[in-house]
Amino acid sequence: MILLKIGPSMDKKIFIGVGSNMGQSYKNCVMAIKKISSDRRAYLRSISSFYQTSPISAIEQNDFINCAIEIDWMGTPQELLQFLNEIESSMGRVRSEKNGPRVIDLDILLYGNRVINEDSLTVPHKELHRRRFAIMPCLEIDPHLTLTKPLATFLGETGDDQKITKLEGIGFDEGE
Ligand code: PH2
Ligand code: MG
Ligand code: MG
Repeated sequence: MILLKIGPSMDKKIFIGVGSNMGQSYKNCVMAIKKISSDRRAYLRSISSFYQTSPISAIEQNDFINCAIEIDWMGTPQELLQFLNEIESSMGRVRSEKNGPRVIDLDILLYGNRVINEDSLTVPHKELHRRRFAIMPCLEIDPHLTLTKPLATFLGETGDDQKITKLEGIGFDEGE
């Protein structure tokens, strides 16, 4: 039997932020994206460039590799959250201090135009409008993304001096 991955009940335009700053950060991001796309509930629509970004944190730590992906998801937002948490755990993520270094971080940034306010899940992501390392890769995939106003307008309002470098010549396909 052929399992179709695209169907009318699939939720669309879901943006996930991918980040790592421990171990081989770039490879960790690629591995996480492969794990996401190999699940039959997920359909990988798009992957942004990879960016090297300085950490936004009070804790001193290495630069991050960040990117964003757009997927469709056959399931509920809570099931997606659980799936992403499982991937994080399978890759050795241990939760210690807030905003501390991490092997892999998979955050639901946007879930179509759904607004979710639950203890375990807030969508759009609480920090999205404040984090250029998350906004920039999302805009690369879809320049028209909008929260209360176009996502692009938040770029100039974060008030930080975060260094973000788009990594030319490295991306998902080079991770084979
Ligand atoms: N994630 C954080 C906190 N700070 N800084 C960068 N550059 N990239 C991240 O992914 C990141 C961060 C919490 O999840
Ligand atoms: Mg995060
Ligand atoms: Mg997270």
